[in-house]
Amino acid sequence: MDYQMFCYQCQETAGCSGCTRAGVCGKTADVANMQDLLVYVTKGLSAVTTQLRREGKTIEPSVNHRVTLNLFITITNANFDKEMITKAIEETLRVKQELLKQVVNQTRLPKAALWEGTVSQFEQKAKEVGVLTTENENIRSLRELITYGLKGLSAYTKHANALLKDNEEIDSFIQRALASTLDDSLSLNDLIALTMETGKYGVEGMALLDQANTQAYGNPRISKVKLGVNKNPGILVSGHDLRDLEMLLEQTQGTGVDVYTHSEMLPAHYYPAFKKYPNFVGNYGNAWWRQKEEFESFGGPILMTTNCIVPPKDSYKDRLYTTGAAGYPGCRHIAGKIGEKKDFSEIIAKAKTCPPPTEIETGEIVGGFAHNQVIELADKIVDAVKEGAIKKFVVMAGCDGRAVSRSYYTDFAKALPKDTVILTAGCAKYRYNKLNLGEIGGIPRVLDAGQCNDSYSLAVIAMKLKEVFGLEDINDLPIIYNIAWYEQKAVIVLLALLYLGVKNIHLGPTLPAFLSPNVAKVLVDNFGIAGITTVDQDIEIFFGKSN
Ligand code: SF4
Ligand code: SF3
Repeated sequence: MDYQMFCYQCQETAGCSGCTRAGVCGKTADVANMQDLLVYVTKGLSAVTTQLRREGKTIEPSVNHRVTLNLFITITNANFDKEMITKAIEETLRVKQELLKQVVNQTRLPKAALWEGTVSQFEQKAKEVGVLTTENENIRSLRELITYGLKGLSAYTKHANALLKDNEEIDSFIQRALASTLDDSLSLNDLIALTMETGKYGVEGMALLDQANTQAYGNPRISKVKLGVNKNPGILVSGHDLRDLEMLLEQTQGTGVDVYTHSEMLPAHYYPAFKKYPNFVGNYGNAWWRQKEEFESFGGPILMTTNCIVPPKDSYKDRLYTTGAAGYPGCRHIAGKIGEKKDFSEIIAKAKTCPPPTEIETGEIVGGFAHNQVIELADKIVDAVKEGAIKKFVVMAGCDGRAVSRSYYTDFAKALPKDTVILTAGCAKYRYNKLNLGEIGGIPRVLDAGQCNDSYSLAVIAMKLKEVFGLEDINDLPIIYNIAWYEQKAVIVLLALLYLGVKNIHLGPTLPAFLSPNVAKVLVDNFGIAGITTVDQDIEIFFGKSN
């Protein structure tokens, strides 16, 4: 087959098998290939740093940050800008060349570590280093499963780094694991073990980010978030980076410009530190994939701090700004390294020339059920479980997406028995967080812990409940897992849950295309991973016929 590109890293990959001409996400073949080359040179750099660590050398945090930024750039819907990606490749090769000079024993280094290319060679090289260069489909499947998990982990690590939290152990693991995906001597079992180890570091990465967020902004509290709009012009902030939001809130004080969250930025409203800003109005819109309509009606500038960007319509392209790992050709990118203050004055000036947002809904939603808040409510929750008022918790965390089949999650939430409580995190929540599913003894039936990385909170809550109920095994809790995935952050969340010993996770709306039949079988046999069927059938699978 004549491939122009090959990418199967997300749930919406063409035909559930692979995007080969252009991405369903809007990524063009040349951008997809250039991302493959960025991954390749990042793996090469990682092989060099891993060897240097073996030789007892220390790696600078700036090199660790280069690795995590590069992987973040290649996450679905983060960066469509070929020029930015090309520059990242050049910079990575430059850093690698310098480090390579320090390596004493170069015999263990793979080809990727030794490749020295110039920009004029990038296009050709990019076509030679993609996913399909690994011929054995099971090895390829595990290499990609690990790489995608590392992309998610890198995103979370980068957010922690932005709050000046670094963890050399996590960074050295990311680089060792990346280098291992180039190592042809590793067996399937070695790669399965590395997959589990990736999950272990997934837990640590999410814990690091949780610590960074809560130390900087306080523990999330139960909060009501306004869905309507005010009369001032506004800026809409999307993506996951709380430090960017903080800088924007500081710079908009006294300007007459309001700030609204969109999609994964909604949970910012739950943090005490952001409540002090009078112009931090509320949340506008839904999950990422509805942005074409919502960015149009918002009317003011939009700042994308990370994924998910949908290729913008011309009607609002001049109002779309990116920062950090995010990028889109033709949209202004606000630069700023870790620890630097970014200058958002251009976006604020733009907002002043725009009309106030058009209201698309009214009312409010409730969230803020991260681990600290839920553990404060533990007595109430445990009593409700003991009295039988709450029969089961249903973890429905993860990502949303545009696939029509995702209406399943709304219907599933509606069909759940009334004595169940949904635990959620990530943009998957938009499928059911406005349904008014009611409360059980004052406990809302949808408990939103926050962003996708706050799935960590759900794991902490599960472990706390295990302790309170005196159980041996996390799987003895009355918790079922029906998780939705789309991009690679959900992959690290899944691997983290598997590492914690959670079994029988249902994953949908489709299983990842990058799981070969044999690798999928390993996950099914060892962890009871399953897909989804119909709402009725799944309700029966989870709750039995009587419901
Ligand atoms: Fe296709 Fe998803 Fe890759 Fe985009 S990220 S090219 S939609 S598999
Ligand atoms: Fe959503 Fe992109 Fe994954 Fe952080 S914003 S969960 S899809």
